[in-house]
Amino acid sequence: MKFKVAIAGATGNVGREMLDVLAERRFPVSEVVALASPRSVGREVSFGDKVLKCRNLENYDFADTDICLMSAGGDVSRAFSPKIGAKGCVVIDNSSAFRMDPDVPLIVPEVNAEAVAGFVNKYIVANPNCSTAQLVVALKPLHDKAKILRVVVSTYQSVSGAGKEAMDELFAQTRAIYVSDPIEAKKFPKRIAFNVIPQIDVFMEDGFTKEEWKMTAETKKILDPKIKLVATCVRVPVFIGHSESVNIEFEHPISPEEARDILREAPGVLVIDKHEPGGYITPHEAAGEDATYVSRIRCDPSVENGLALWVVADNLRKGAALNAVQIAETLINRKLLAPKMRAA
Ligand code: 11C
Repeated sequence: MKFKVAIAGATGNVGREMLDVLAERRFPVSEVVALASPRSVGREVSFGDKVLKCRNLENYDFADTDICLMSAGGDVSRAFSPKIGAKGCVVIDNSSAFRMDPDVPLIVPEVNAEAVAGFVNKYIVANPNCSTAQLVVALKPLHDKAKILRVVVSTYQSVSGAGKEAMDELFAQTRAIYVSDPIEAKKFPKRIAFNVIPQIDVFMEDGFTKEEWKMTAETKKILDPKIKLVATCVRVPVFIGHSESVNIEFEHPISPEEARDILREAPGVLVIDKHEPGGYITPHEAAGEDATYVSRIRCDPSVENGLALWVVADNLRKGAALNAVQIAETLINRKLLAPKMRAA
């Protein structure tokens, strides 16, 4: 069985990563179509050893396409995803547009694969925010063992989460500092080079940022609505890879040794945890990798049953493109999706 797959937003950071992940994992494609906004029509993107020319998302007919991996932002998704779904093409949407829609499953396959069946409501499946995806992969096996009551998480998020222009801004500012040029900040509210910024996305009325709210709301939807979670999301001058300092309070006792053993067996997780200099993961090492890495597993003595962890993943892969492709694979493996056009 082979599927016709469209990538909407193919020229963006995540769109290009989606094409790479599809090729690397040998996803069963009959055809891959790169779609973009009218101004990017004709631009070339790579798919394995092939070069694809971008076509116009606005007038593409999805009638014979099986899967659309959508990474074109919330506004484009809101405008197009329901229409694409109505044509019987499953949209796996990387934006926040439909994540909280009760009729749209929000999926991290290692955590709640069974919920993907709900795609039939609208033919849309939502991919979570990158900082949530890696967090829930690490939390799920620990929740199953000792029941999580509360999580306190502080993030150290790379600039690639804010798009290609944000990566260019970090590069340009870093260069400008070395050659004493004036520093321009357009994409970020303050200088990002040699700095950290405690704001990701817009502020909400309660003083939290939207990114912080997403981590709470999405963790509840994916993992367990009873979990209390508070986040502080911070942008750091790293190109790829989000890191998270995570403190967890459990209902039942769990030791660091037990947690380490459970996480070693958990799908999608790699434990790197030697208590010696360098015996932990950094985003530099996680970039380009598929795993969610867990390091610095230790007791949090400030609560009765507490653990502290350090969680790192490639935000463009597990946080976006890889998770989207894994959702598509889950639909296929669970026999929820068949190709519209059968090979002759
Ligand atoms: C960032 N996490 O690092 C954001 C990017 O809701 O999908 C992803 C935003 C989202 O800026």
